[in-house]
Amino acid sequence: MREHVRKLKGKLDKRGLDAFLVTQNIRYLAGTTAGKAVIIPIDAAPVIICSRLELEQARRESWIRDIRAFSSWRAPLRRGERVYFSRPWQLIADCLKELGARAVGYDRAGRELIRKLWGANPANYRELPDLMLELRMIKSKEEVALLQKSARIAMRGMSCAAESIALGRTELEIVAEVEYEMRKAGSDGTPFNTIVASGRNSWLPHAAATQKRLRRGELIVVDLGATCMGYASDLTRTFALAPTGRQVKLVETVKRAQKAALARVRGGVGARGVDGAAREVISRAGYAKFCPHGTGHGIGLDTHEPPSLAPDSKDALREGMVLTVEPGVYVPRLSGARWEDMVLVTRGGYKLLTKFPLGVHPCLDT
Ligand SMILES: [Mn+2]
Repeated sequence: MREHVRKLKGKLDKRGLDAFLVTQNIRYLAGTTAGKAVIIPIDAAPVIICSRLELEQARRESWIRDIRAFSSWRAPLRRGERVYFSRPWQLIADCLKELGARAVGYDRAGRELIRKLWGANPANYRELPDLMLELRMIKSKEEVALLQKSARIAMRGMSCAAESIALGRTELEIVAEVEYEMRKAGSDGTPFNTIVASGRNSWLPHAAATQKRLRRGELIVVDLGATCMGYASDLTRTFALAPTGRQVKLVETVKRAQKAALARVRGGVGARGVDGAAREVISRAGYAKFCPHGTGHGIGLDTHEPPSLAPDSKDALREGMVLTVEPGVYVPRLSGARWEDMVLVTRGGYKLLTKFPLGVHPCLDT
């Protein structure tokens, strides 16, 4: 996290900013989920602004030592508690004033907050959300390790799904088994609602699991993830119960599309081309119009981060990015199918962070 602050300071310098106010990327910079804001001055130590109730947690979790808590009412304080009886915006304004900040960037803030800050500390305030996203695209070693750990938990979740899928069970039962397994394996959250989408639900790329029972002749899309210190994983497999030949072909197509996309992945290539490679395989199989989403996305503290692997993407892949590669095809009345893995982009190619065996693939016949 110190490293992240150092990188941010480099960006501030280039843009002529003397401080950056963060409300959306606190965990990334400060290493804590406590805190309402973090102020990163270019030539002084960073400051965490938090409510009194988060003070102890921020002290315990963050490497940042200057932590200023606010309380909107006067309350008796414990020994050593550094609490300001003021509103959060007032505390932020005071801090910026103390720093003499004249050019302040921020990742996100309402107009109202900026108006108040300007009133207390007239400065040039600039909204720069992309600045943080650019930093976050390239993962540090520490982040890659957490993403790998998160990916391993997701693999355990997928093994659990493979064992749990059976005729007559409901989608939600499978979700429950999978999430229980991942929590026991150390997942500290669910980055998105686990998808178990069978039969007609599989045509919906973002289906919500229901009490529908699994039946013969259905494909089942399982899309799951864990989090590790906030770092998300994202893994999808398509299972089948006594599938038809056309359904098997559908799964084979998305697998081939993923392989084609992966073959293009390495530092320096355009993200659009990676998407194009998958799309071409899908088109040749006759499914071009059943392919409504991009082929993948960056992943980190958020499940969906830049870069985007899609036809309209202007991003270039760079060494140190972590991506999902997940072509999907959704054919009404036949089935949906998606195959997703996570990779770390390297100079010459990629390293797979998820490996899920596929004894069970493509058809988990029972
Ligand atoms: Mn995904």
